Amino acid sequence: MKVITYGTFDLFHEGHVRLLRRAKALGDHLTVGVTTENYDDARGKLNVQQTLMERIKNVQDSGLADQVIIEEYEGQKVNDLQKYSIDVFAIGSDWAGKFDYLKDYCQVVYLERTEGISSTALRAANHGI
Ligand code: C2G
Repeated sequence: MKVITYGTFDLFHEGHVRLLRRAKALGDHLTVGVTTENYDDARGKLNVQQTLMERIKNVQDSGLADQVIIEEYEGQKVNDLQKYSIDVFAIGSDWAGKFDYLKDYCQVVYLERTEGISSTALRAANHGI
């Protein structure tokens, strides 16, 4: 079973690790899509601190991704599901319901988000707020 998940993974933290670990456990091959700065800007996700290459390296260093790809545009997910013959799309529960349209292409699983940690909180802490 081939699984895919996506994210920005800014300031890679335990919430990301736990998400990737559970996504990987849904199958035997995990593809992780990491968003570009341009795509994050376009979807209104501002203040990302790390570069695409730093964020990719952190995902790779977790040892949980069998393959890392770059997510660059709205609508890419449908293309990726077909291109990589994906069986399961997994994402955190903060997105519950938002990706149900992908059920036309594969199984969609929402994994419980880890409470108490977030990139936003880490960014604020870094700025001494
Ligand atoms: N996550 C989590 N627990 C946290 C923080 C994040 O489980 N405390 C999960 C999110 O639910 C997501 C993944 O970690 O599945 C990556 O989170 P982000 O880096 O915030 O990326 P996001 O904006 O959710 O990307 O195409 C991009 C994706 O649609 C979503």
